[in-house]
Amino acid sequence: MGNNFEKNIEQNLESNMSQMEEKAPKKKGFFKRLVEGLTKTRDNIVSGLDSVFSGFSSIDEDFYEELEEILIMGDLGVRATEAILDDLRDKVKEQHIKDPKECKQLLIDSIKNQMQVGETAYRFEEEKSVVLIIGVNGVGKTTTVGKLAGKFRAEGKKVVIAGADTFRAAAGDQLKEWANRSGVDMIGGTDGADPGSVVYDAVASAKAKNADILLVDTAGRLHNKKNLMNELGKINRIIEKEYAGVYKETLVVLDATTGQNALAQAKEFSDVANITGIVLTKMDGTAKGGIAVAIQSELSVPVKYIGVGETIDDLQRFDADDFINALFDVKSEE
Ligand SMILES: Nc1nc2c(ncn2[C@@H]2O[C@H](COP(=O)(O)OP(=O)(O)O)[C@@H](O)[C@H]2O)c(=O)[nH]1
Ligand SMILES: [Mg+2]
Repeated sequence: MGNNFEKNIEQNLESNMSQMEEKAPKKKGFFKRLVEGLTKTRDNIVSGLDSVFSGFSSIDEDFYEELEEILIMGDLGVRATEAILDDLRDKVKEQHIKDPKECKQLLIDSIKNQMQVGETAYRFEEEKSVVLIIGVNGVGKTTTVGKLAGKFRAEGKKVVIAGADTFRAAAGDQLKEWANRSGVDMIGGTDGADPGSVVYDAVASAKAKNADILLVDTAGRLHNKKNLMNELGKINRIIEKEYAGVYKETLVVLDATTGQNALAQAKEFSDVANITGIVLTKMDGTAKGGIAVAIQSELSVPVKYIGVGETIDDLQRFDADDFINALFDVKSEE
């Protein structure tokens, strides 16, 4: 894990706060921002697909091979690509389709099928829960905690956030800013404190306040897998012991712009933690948005939220239909 861990570490340490402050208050709807954010991904995948759909006159092996290449180059991953194309072949056969152009909608439907999230995906939002936010440095954990706090607060939930990233100087200050912005209570955030004791205090506070959701921001700077496993194990044991019966959610935050590296990180984390969902950040302006499909397919863990910017309302539940519609520029009602 060493390399992946080190890679993002020094990224983005200073500029966070200033960038967040200067965003214009007037915002377009989320779907519009998603469509805009996915422009590069769309250019990367869809224009290639369109040229295959219109360039081929019959559906043959070459046609499927071209599609396969584009999907894999578009970061959808081998497994998802194969499943999508198998599904497409079945439909072409069943429906006796001869014209490649007719395959476009079938392909879109197949990709949507790959992405459906189970019904229990957001159960933690309704339960008394602890949400652990994990991931390597710089992927957007703290930002995601802040955005989620804002979202849940706006829904009238009582939220406490725990600053268990005590490793990095200023991590606590950054989280404090988010706590203030979203109007929620924060525990911890002192440099060098023991993350376990921060979680311990945060659980006590959440219980005392009868909080609905405790969001725990963690450090990404753990130099090896064993270290990480120990740290997360310790945090989990404290939660189990001190907060019996609470609903536990563990979200891995991944930076979509890192493409296949994000997938590798997700795999590493799934070895050390019981991951229940993925948050895919920086979907704005990446050509690698196809990674959302790959991650879900390879890990069988749903992408639950996506981030399309740096401000508090730039995070939403991942909606497979909206995502694929945005990707393929299918018009959506809004
Ligand atoms: N464009 C964009 N930037 C993001 C998004 N999420 C986080 N960031 C930025 O990524 C940088 C690192 O985020 P941070 O939350 O500090 O990452 P952490 O180290 O995992 O806690 C910051 O500059 C954030 O503003 C997103 O969805 N889109
Ligand atoms: Mg952080």
